Amino acid sequence: MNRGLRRPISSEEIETFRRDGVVCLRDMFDQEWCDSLRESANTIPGNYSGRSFLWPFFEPFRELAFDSPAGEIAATLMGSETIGLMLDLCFIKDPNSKSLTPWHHDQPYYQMQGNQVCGMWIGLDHCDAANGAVEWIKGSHMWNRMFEPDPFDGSGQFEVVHDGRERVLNIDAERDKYDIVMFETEPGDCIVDYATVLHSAGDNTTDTPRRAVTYALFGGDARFQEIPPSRGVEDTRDLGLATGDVIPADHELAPQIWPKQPRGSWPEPKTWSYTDGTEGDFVAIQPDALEQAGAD
Ligand SMILES: O=C(O)CCC(=O)C(=O)O
Repeated sequence: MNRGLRRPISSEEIETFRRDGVVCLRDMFDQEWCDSLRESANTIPGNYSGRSFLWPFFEPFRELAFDSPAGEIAATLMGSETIGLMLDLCFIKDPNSKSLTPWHHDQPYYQMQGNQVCGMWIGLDHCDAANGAVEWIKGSHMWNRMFEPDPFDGSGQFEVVHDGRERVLNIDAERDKYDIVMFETEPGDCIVDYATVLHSAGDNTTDTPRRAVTYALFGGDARFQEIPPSRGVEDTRDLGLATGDVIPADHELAPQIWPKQPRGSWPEPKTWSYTDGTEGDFVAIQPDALEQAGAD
């Protein structure tokens, strides 16, 4: 497994990321990573959008978080000396499934704000339009707009639009107006986007699963931000912080991953309480779900 960068990140890639808000970096995680993550992903219970906060429970996800190039990639692109991990997720589009990802950006889901806040999407399977490759609107990180997310289960819209947010635009009705890019990817490629970049993805119409790991990552300028409840499992975790707080490097639930910490100081899983999403269809990774899956 490549623990460090397989290749340098070029100045063109950094420039693309900052200009477009999104960049696809080819071949950053080797086959050994992809094999081990795929194997682990297959054991994780939950629905398409409901597999999150995995690193405390699944060893390959823990290794990926603390001892892979992910942190250094984000640090290099965002120009931050440190990177913290708010959340990891595994998006699995089952074979021949209705698993459309509605247009959204991630910022409203994130318990952090700042300029150095990004997502990272790591592909574990070949991915193209047929199995739900993600589309991104270039430059949407510059719009200075915040959109209320719609439920991921395709059930329509949340009733409430919170202060400072608006309904997400009907992008598909006016696709010509936007600079939309889709990357066809191979296992080990990764796509990094600012948290305010709008993106969506189609169904998986193929006979094989489409698996991806995604991260919510933050740099040195990020601060904790309280977000409205019931938009996803991530906002049910009590991080014990108040809006505006610096997220400490040794936070047990949102730890620093770059610079890397010695293995012995990686945080141990901690007990926390879940609340069921009342509006969405999120299935949290819970102790009983883990037992059902035979994981420890
Ligand atoms: O992989 C997908 O289908 C969705 C990914 C996504 O929405 C994200 O990473 O924020």
